[in-house]
Amino acid sequence: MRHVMSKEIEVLTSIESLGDERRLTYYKVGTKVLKTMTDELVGMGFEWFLPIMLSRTTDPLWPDPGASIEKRIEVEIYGEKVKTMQSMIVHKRVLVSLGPPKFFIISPNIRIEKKERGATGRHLYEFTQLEVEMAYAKMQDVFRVYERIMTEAIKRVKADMGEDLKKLGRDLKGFSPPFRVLSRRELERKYGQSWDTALPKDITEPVWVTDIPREFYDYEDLKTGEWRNFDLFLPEGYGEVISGAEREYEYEKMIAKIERDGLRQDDFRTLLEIAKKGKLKPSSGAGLGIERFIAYIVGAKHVGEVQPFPRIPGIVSQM
Ligand code: ASN
Repeated sequence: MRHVMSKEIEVLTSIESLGDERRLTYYKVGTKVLKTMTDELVGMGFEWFLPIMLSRTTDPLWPDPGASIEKRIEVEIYGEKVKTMQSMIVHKRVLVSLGPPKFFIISPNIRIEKKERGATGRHLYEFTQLEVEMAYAKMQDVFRVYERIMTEAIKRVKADMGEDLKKLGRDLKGFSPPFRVLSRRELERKYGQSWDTALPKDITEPVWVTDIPREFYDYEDLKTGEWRNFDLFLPEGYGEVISGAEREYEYEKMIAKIERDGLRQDDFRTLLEIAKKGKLKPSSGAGLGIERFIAYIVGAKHVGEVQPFPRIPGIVSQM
């Protein structure tokens, strides 16, 4: 994926281009991908929840080395302030503790990325995650779930949509899991601080990267300083497509991390109350950026091409 010119973005966001031949094929591939992944998850015994979009609590997205949020949306309803979802992580933790032991959610996120990110080809200010959470699971259990649904989706597209791929000129390679696991520390030694942009240009198969310092809800081993979390990176420059982790579940530890991050305990009241009662279960989970995964499969230049109404940072079109 390369830098996208502003002229190209202008064309992409015009209403007429919504029905371009290529885009029509992208939507068909997207349908196949969603059907395959959801079928697989239901087949593995996951329950399927629909998302919520407004809440007093959401993902702080802080501190996160990859975040570049210019604005957080807060609105008032019934005299109360609520935020739009930046991810359903807080809700997933509560749901997996008090509800079913494994589930998934197709969950829209609003993240008002800085304008400059419009040209990366990888960022959107509205996108959708395929969120998974599993009680008492480890990181490796989550790896296996996503490896399976992604590999199967690509297999189905290749098997059933060969003509469409040919029309797109897309030579799509099948995945062969398990994917390699690398640690962020070794990548920093090899590529320096911008390992996350160097790595995706240097790989031909997806790679899991572990141990990335970020939000309080990801599990951190305070003795070794290791974070039991991960991202999945796609080849051909497409980059990060999944973020996830084993989770923190101990009240005192979460309080200390929330303080350390300069966040407000009150924003996570329910989560903390459940943890205080000892009812927050250890779990692992992740979220896959659906538009990014589809963009990779079809070989789109900008991830917004797979959306009929592209949400490109800096561009507010009428629709
Ligand atoms: N979905 C991610 C997770 O489950 C969180 C995020 O989107 N920031 O860990």
